Amino acid sequence: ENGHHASSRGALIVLEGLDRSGKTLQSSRLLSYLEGERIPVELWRFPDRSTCVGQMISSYLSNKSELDDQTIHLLFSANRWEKRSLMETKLRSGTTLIVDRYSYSGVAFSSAKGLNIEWCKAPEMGLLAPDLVVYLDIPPEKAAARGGYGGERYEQLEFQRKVAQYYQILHDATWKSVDACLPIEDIEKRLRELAMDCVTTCHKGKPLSQ
Ligand code: T5A
Ligand code: NA
Repeated sequence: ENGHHASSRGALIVLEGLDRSGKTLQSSRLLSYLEGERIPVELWRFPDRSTCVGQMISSYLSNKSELDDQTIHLLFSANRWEKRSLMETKLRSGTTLIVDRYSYSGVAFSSAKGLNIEWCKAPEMGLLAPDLVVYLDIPPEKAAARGGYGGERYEQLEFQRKVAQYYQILHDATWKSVDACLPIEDIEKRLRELAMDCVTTCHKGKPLSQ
């Protein structure tokens, strides 16, 4: 008995954090766990590089094209908007979504470049609100030391320090911070607990909000 019934909705679970904080590793482990619990679940990520907009973003991130800061900000947002209706359909039909980065990344990274934070938030209004945001908390220096750093546009220590400051501004009561420097299995265990609580609450009828 996992508490799931046909009328219940899925949970929108978002993982956030600096580059190399472990979001992708933990989201795929959480996916396997929830699948094992026979909870209908999918793993999504933003940017979703599979769409036309996503390909423009990917080209920008890999330094193959140049865009001004406002333009790339709006493309990141459009990349979420183009998935919004499918996201709502999935959630309402009972599928839980684990989402690797969401609006908080959009606002934190663009604000760190110097764009006005309220301007950055505006195009995110009306997207679905997460039921749970897990922030994988890592000092920028430790993230940089994990290796594989330096390939993409934003993977620079000074810039990641600024992003971390903006994440702190965005941090609210709905966030759960997890120490991203703990052993992988400890983080995984904490995520399982947080996700199961959230899934249960949503199954019980917590309304979906914007
Ligand atoms: N962006 C994104 C915006 O500017 N605006 C937006 O709106 C959005 C959505 C691409 C970039 O776009 C920006 C943010 C990004 O700069 P991305 O494709 O998600 O975003 O790329 P990254 O998040 O940078 O992906 P990374 O792969 O760098 O980071 P992850 O997913 O956080 O880290 P992960 O899981 O790959 O792990 C990194 C390494 O650490 C090890 C792993 O094995 C791996 O080697 N590791 C650990 N080591 C020790 N202890 C642990 N607990 C560990 N956990 C993982
Ligand atoms: Na990632």
